[in-house]
Amino acid sequence: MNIKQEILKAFHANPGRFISGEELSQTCGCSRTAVWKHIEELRQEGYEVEAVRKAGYRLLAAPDRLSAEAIIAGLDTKRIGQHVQAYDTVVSTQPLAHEAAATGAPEGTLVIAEQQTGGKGRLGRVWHSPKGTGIWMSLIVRPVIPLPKTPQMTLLTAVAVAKTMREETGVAVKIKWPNDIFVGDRKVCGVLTELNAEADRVNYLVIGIGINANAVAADFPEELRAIATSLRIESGTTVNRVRFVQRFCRIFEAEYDHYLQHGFDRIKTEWEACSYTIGRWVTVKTIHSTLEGRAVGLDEEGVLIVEDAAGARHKVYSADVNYGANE
Ligand code: BT5
Repeated sequence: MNIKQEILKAFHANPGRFISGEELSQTCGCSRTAVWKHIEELRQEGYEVEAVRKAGYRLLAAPDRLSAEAIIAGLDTKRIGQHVQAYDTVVSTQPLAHEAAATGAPEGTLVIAEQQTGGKGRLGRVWHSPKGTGIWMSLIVRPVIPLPKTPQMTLLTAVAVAKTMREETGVAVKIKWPNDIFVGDRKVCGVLTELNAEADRVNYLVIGIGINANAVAADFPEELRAIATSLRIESGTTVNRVRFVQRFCRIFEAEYDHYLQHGFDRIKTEWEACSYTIGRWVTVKTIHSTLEGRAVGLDEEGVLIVEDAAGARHKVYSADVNYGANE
């Protein structure tokens, strides 16, 4: 951890309280002059720090920026989010995360950006990622699980995002199979899971998460206005993006640790409890065929079960699900 991170961590542990220069210099293992110099740097980055003679320093406000320092300072996880690569503008966080993972980045590394100029959806689709309003991040994980179970990680991620949204904003979100988070009938988040594996072994997953946090309607291009929404539009208040990411890391880690130890059962229950999909009449298009029926649940592996009009049950692994009027 660098000195700026140490200072921010100390501020975070002492909300509203003055910390003396002496105390900070001891915590950070540097001189008081070095503390002062780093506080000046934090000010230039937009932190409001009050300095009072004899009392010390106190943090008044932090900038609305997803910096590595800010995220790590308030994080109480063991590994998720403990390494952060933060950027201003990137094409997409996904290839950067792949590169980091391939060169040994530890599990839990987060690649995050204020803006993506070529944000990726699934199947070559585009993810609109304007500057400063969203949370565009890719998380590297290295689960020791068999290859066929990797889609469960998408469901786990959706559960963790949905929980974070509910706790942080109170908005009633639903999960649309397999990778969307919805409010009402509009998309507030998409998840893109990419895999690097050998025949029988997962090397790593890069889980891309795009969250419309503080966008207003005008931030969406015309073609998205009727189908997209943001947490701010839905809750009427601005999301503290740094705190949101920290909470997400904590919730994801708890779900992930439980999953690795005890399996998929809990995720299945939580996913079904906030599903947009279960109970709806759906049309499922795969490369080979089209199937109509009612989504009735997940099986114990996380595969979607659809029951057709004749009562036959079908397993849906990976496909686009459209929601019919026949409900
Ligand atoms: C997804 O794809 O929903 C996955 C999105 C993943 C984005 C994250 S951001 C961080 C990381 N880096 C990346 O480059 N990507 C990941 P899909 O299910 O294919 O949905 C794409 C469709 O959602 C588009 O065709 C649009 O219709 C719609 N869409 C695009 N941008 C949107 C937005 N900001 N909000 C809501 N809907 C959007």
